[in-house]
Amino acid sequence: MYILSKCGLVGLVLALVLIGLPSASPAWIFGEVVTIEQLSFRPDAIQVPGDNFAVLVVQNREEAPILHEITSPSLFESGTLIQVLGTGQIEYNGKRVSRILLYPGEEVVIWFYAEKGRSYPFQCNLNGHAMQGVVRAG
Ligand SMILES: [Cu+2]
Repeated sequence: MYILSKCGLVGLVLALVLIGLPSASPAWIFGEVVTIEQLSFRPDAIQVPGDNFAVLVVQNREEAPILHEITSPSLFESGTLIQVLGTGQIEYNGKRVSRILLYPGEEVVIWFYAEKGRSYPFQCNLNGHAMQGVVRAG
């Protein structure tokens, strides 16, 4: 538990992935951390190499008690989404992830396959927020 609290969920997930990789493989993980502050995603656009597995980490860092959601039909589609892990609440429509709710202090790790040339927009429209972000696979 000491390691968990010190490194947080992201560190734990990355550690598990690195341990799971065969030692001959290059241990690169593509992706970035996006924080939510003052009703916006920061940064609101990130780039990952195309035709690779990628990770999008989103952390709600609001100082006020503001709940946010993450919706993304393109990230959550089958064939793209691999796994969602986090301290937020994951909602499903059947077997498909429909949205992720994040209270301040919560975070989520979204694993997916980024296809070259595609863009993966994500948004929060909770309570009229109209927040937008995008992952571009170059
Ligand atoms: Cu929001």
